[in-house]
Amino acid sequence: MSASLVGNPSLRASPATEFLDAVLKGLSSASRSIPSKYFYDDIGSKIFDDICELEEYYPTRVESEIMHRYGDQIARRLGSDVRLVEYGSGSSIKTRILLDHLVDPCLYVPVDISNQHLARTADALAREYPLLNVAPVAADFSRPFEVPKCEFEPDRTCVYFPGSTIGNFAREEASQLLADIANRCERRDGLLIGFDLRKDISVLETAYNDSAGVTAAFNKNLLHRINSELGANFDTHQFDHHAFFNDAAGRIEMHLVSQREQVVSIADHSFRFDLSDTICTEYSHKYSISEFEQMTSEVGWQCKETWSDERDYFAVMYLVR
Ligand code: AVI
Repeated sequence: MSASLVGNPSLRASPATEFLDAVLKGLSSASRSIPSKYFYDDIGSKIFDDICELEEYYPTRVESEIMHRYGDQIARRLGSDVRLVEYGSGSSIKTRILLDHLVDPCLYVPVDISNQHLARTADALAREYPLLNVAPVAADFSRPFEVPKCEFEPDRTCVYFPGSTIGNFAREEASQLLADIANRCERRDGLLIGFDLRKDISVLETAYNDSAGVTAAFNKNLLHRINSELGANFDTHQFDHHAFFNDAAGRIEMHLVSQREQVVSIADHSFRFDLSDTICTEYSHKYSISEFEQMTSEVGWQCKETWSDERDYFAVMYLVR
C-alpha cells in the first residue's frame, strides 16, 4: 500500500461542521436518514462494545470463533513481517486473536473515527503486546488517509476489515470502498475482511432487537449526540427504535420512529415529524459468500480463501490484488 495521501485534509470542513451538514442534509431529504458512522462518539462506541457482548448479537462471537479456529491458517496466508492496517478498529477485540497468531508483524495501524476510544485501545494494545509497534490513526477510513510507514520495509500490507462493517455501506458504496482499498494497495498486498451471511430472518431480527434494549440505546444515542454537539432539542423519549430485515434489499434496517407529531430544531433549522415518521440510521447488509466474491472480483480483488462457522452465520475472506 502506498503511504501517500490522496486529497488534502487541511481543506476539509471541521468534524463538527461535517456532522451538522450531514444531519441537516439527511433530515431534509424525502426519506430521512443519518449516516451510521455518526453512532460512534465515545458513548456510542462503548454501547457498541456492550452490544458485542449480547447473547442475541451473534456476529462478534461467531467471528471470534472463526478467528480462534482458523487463526493459524489465516496467519499463514498473511505471512511474516506484515503491516496490518485495521479499518474501524474499535476495541480491537478480534485483532488480539489475529495478533496472537501472526509471525513478527512489523506494524499495527488501528484506524478509527472515535479519537478517545482509539487512544485507549492503542494504549492497552501497546501494554499487552510490548514487542508490537502500534501507530494509531484517528480517521474516517471511508476517506483517504495517510498510512504510517514501518521502520523497515514490510513484506506486505494487509488491510484488516473485521466486524462486518462493510455491511453498513450501501451496496454501491461498499463496492466503491473495496475498489478504493484495492487502488491504494500494491501487488503483494492483501485484504482480510469479515462479513455477515444471510440467514433465518428471526435470528437476524433478534440480533438487532435485544431484550435488554442495548441496541435501542445505541440507536437513540445518535439523538443525544445531535442534541449535545449540535444544540438540537430532540425529545429522545418521543422516538422509538425499530429494526427489521428488508428481504428484497438483503439488509437489516434500523430506524428511529416518531411517536407523535413534533417539531425539532437544529441550528437555525426546524424539522416537522408526524406520528410514525422515521429516520433511517443504519443499513446492515447480509451477503452470500458467492455474492461477496463476485462484488470483490469486480473491483480488482482475487479471493484466496474463505473461512466460516458450522452454521454459516459469518464469513472471513482473504483476498489479494
Ligand atoms: C458495526 N456494525 C457491523 C454493526 C452491525 O451489525 O451492522 C453495528 C450494529 N448496529 C446495531 N447493532 C450492531
